[in-house]
Amino acid sequence: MAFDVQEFKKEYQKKFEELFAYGYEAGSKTEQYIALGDLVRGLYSEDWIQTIMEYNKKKEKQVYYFSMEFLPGRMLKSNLLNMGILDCVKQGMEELDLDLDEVARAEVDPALGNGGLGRLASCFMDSIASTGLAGNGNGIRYRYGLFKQKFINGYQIELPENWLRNKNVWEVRKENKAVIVRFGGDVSFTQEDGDGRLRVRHENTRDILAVPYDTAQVGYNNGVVNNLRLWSAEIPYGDEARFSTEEQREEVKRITEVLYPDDSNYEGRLLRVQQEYFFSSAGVQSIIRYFKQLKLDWSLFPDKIAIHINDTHPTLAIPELMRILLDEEGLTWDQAWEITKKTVSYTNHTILQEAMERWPETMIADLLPRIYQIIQEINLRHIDKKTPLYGEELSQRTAIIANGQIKMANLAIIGSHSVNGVARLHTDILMADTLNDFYVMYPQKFNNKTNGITQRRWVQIANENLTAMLDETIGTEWKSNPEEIKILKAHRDNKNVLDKLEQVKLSNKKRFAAYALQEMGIEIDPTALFDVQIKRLHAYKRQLLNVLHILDRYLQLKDNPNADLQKRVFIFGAKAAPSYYYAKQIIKLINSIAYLINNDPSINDKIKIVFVENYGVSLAELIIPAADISEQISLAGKEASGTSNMKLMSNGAITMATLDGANVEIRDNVGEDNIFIFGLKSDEVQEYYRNGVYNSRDIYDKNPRLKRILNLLIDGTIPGVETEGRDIFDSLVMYNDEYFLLKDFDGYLQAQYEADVAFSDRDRWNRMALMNIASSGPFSSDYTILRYADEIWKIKPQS
Ligand code: 9GP
Repeated sequence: MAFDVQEFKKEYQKKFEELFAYGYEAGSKTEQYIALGDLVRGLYSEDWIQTIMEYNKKKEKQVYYFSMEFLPGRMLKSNLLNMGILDCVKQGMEELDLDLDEVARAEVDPALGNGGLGRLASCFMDSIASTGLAGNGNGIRYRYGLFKQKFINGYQIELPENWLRNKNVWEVRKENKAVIVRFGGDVSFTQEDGDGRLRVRHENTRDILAVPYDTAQVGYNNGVVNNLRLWSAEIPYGDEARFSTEEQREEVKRITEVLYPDDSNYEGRLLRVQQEYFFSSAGVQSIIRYFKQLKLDWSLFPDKIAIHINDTHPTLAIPELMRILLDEEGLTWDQAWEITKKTVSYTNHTILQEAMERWPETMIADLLPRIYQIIQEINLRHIDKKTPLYGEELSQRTAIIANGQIKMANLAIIGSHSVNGVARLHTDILMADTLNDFYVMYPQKFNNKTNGITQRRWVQIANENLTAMLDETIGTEWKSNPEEIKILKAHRDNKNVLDKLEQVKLSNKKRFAAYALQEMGIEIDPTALFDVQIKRLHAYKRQLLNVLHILDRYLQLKDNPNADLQKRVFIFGAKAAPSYYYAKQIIKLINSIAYLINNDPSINDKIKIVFVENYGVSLAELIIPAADISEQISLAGKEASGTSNMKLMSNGAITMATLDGANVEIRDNVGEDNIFIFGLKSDEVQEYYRNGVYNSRDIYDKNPRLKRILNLLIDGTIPGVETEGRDIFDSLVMYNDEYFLLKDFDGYLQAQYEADVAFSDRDRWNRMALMNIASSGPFSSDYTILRYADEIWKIKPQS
C-alpha cells in the first residue's frame, strides 16, 4: 500500500481532530490509539470491499472456519505490518512525537479464547488471508472474554474481562446481515397438497436475533482482506414486547455474554449448548443466503462452500445445515446428506476424555427439538448402514446417541468428509486408539495437519530485534516464504552472527526484566537462563514437574549456597479453568514457592520465579522473545500438538521436551543436538495404562532425592500451602501420580543438567538457538493452511 510519512501525519491529525475535536497532542493514549485504528480501518476498507466483491463475482469457493474461540491479540501492528505501512507509520508517529509501541499498547487484547485452540484459529485467519485464500471466520462476539486473572495471596481470582470498554475500532456491525436463531418450540409435520411430501412446522419458538460484527483479516502485502464474523445475541427488532421482563432480556444477552461459562453445573452446560447452536446456526444461515445469491443448483453447494469445524464446539452446524436443506429448501434426505458430508470437515484437538463433548439427550430435545430429530435420524441411518458391514458391537460403539447422551465427536465424524489431528503423533493416536472404531469404518476420512504459527506476529511483531538481525544476515525472503529461514544454517559457525544473536536475546530479556520489575517488583538478572513455561494450567501439561525441578535446585542451594548451578529465572504464565480445583492449587503452590525462594537471601538470586498474572497473547509477545528454554513437558500422548513450542523455537529458545504432540516433529527438524528430550514415550505410557504396574509410592520410597523434594510439600517449608501441599503430595504419592511425574523425574533432571552445561558454553548455546530459528520455517501456519486448502477444502490461492 503506497503511503508516505507526510501524508500519514496529515491524515492522522485530521482523523484525530474529527473524532475528538481537539489536537492529538492533548489526547490520551487510548484516544491516540483509537484515531490511528480508525484511520487504518479506513485505509483497508476499499480492499475489503473489493476482496468480497471479487469472490462473489468469480463465484470462488470459500471456506468458513467455525470456531468457538479466536485469540487475535492486539491488531494494530499486525494490520500495519500486513498492509506494508508499519515502518512508515512508526516514523510518522515519531515525527508527531508519539511512540507507536506505546500507542499500540492502549489496544485491549481481546481474550476471546482459552489458549492454543483459539490462537491457532487466529493464526489460521492470518494465514488464509496472507496466502490469498478465500476464507472467513465464524464465531461469537463475547461481551466479556476469558476472565482476567488476578493473584490474591497467591490464589487465582477471576474478574470479568470487559474488553469492549473502549471502542473496538476494528469491528463493523452489520445489522442488514442479522439472522434469527430459533430455540425450543413444537415440531409437527403436515401433509401438503400437491407433491404429497411432509412439511415440517416448527412453532412457538424462542427467537433470538444474531447480529454479526465483522472484522477485517488483512493479508500480508497481497491486497486480500478477508472477513471474521462474530455474532452477538439480541432481542429481535419489533419483538421487544415478548421480552418485557428484565429476566427475559437478560436471558437473551447471556447467550453471548461470556466465553465458556462454568460448565460444571447444568445451567452452565445448557448455556454452552445455546452458544454453540447460536453461532453455528447463524453462520450456516448466512452461508445459505450467500449461496442462494449465486443462483446455482444445490448439488454445487460443496463446490462453492467448505465449512470447517474447529473441535466439536460447532458440530451442530451439521444438523443445522441438514435442517435448512430439508425443511426450508425442500431437498430429500439423501440429497441433503450428500451435500452436508461433502461440505463439512472437522479437526480434533484433544484425546482427553473429559474434553470430549457429550450433551444430555433431553437437553438437546428440549432446547432444539427439530435438530434433535435430525440427529436421531442421522444416528439411526448410520447404525442401519454400518451394522451389516461391521457388526452390532462396533456399530453401536460409534453411535451418536447412547446412554442418554449425544456424542458430538461421533456426529462430527459421521457428518463430515475429513477428520484431522493436529500433529503426526496425535493423528496416529486418534487412528490407532481414540477414534479407532471410526478409522476402521472410514479410513479415507482421516488425515494429519500439523499445527503452525504465523511468524508475522510471533517474530516480525514480537521480536523486532531478531527480525532486523535476520534481514541483515539472510535478506528478507523468509518473511514471505518462511522455509527460506533455513539459509541461516549456513551461519551456524559464524561467530559474529552468533554474538549478534546473543545480543538480540539479551535485549529481549532486558525488556522482560524491566516488565517484571515494574509490574511485579521482582528484580531479575537478564544474563540468567530464562526458563519458560507458558500455557493453560492442566495436570497433564505438568507444570508440577517443573516445580519439582525448581525445588531440587532450591535444596541443592540450601545444602550448599556455593553450589555450581546455572543462575535461572523460571517464568510461568497460566490460567486455570475456574472450576478446576487441582490446577488452582498448583497455581497457589507455585506462587508460594516463588515467594519463599525470591525472598530467601541465601539463594543469592540463583533462582528467581516470575509467575505473570493474566497470561495472554500480549504477554506471550513479551515473554517468548526473551526465552532461553521452552518447557514442553506434558506426559507423552496427552498434548495434541502444542503451539507455544513452535513460537518459542522460532525465537531461538531451546526446547526441553517429552516426545509429545508436535515436539516430535520439532525434534525431527532441529535434530537431536539442538533439543533436550527426556521421559516416557507415548507407547510406554500406553503400556503402563494397560498393564497397571505403575507404582509411584514405590518410586517415592526408593528415590531419596525425590522423596526429600516431595516432603517439602507437607513439612511446612513452603508457607501457606497446608491444604494444597497435602493434596498435591497425595495425588503424586498416594493416588499413584496419574501423569507419571515421578517416573519422568530423573530423566528431566538429567536433561536440565545438560541444559545448564550447554548454556555455560555461549557459542554452543547460541548455535543451538540459531539452529532452532533456522529450522522453524516448516512450522509456519501458511504451510499448514495451504495443506488444509489443498487436501481438505479444495480451494486454491487467488492469483
Ligand atoms: O490441547 C490442544 C493443544 O495441544 C493444541 O495445540 C491446540 C491447537 O490445536 O488445541 C488444544 N486443544 C484444546 O484446546 C481443546 O481441544
